[in-house]
Amino acid sequence: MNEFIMHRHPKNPIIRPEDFPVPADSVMNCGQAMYQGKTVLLVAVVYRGIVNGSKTGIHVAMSTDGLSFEVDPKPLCTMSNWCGKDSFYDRWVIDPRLTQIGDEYYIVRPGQGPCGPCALLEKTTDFKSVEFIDCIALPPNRVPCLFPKKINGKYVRLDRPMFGSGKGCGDIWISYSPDLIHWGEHRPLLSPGIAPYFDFKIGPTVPVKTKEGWLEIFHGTWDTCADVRYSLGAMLLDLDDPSKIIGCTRSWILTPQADYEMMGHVSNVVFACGCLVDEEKDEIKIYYGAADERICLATGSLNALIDACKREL
Ligand code: BMA
Repeated sequence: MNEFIMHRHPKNPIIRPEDFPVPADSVMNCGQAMYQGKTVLLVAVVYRGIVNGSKTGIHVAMSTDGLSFEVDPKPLCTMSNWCGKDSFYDRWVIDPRLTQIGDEYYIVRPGQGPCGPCALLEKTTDFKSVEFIDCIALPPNRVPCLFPKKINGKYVRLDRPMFGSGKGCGDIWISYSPDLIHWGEHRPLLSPGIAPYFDFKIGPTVPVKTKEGWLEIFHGTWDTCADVRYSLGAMLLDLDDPSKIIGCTRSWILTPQADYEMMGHVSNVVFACGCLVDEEKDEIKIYYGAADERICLATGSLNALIDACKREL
């Protein structure tokens, strides 16, 4: 197995369907943050059967050591009737992007419907209940990711509006807002095709601030004749003007190579919704979904990753 920058934790997978407190077929992807000194993951799960009227839900998993997680059996986010159309646009509760802004934690997740996903914004302060705020992107849009602070007086996000299903149609865009609800000044930021591993579509995760710039882990897909592989790459954005890319890895930093990534509900997938960094410890942690079936952890040197971004632009 080639591990250049990110290293798989020996205890992987750290959350499996059989560890879940409710019957689960797949433990998919997760949002991540620190809360009261603990690591908190928002874990999307495909239930075995229907639980609380829903096929999927997002559960809170907390840990003091970042490895052993206690999962709340009650979901934090479930299918909602936010548009008054019997959950017409909230059929598949997955892929939460979690951003701490001040003392509040914002969740953006896809509201899956027949024309693709819209984006639902929710907020929590205690990880026990959520407040629905609004739908902040029309379908089809794959999960806007909020920056953790305003930049030049505006909220900023990255997202992937999808205009078709053709090769190379999935760009990452940047946009701005005065209030997290109304978004504009949309600009394309990064397009697929930067490397073979990212040739079909790419998608954002929640950016994190470092001294050198905003670190943005992204996923990219490679369309082979056998399947579609999901890998992770990284880019660095200018701190004052995040529409400027100042570094980007041309190759993957994590690609499906371990058995638990190559075999599962959807094989050959590593998929992230965010990452955690500790600049003092020179550490980056990515809690990622492996084969759409379990949660794993990869760690690495933050400085090495930043250097790789700068070297390869
Ligand atoms: C994407 C999302 C993710 C999933 C990935 C691989 O489109 O639906 O939830 O992990 O596909 O199946």
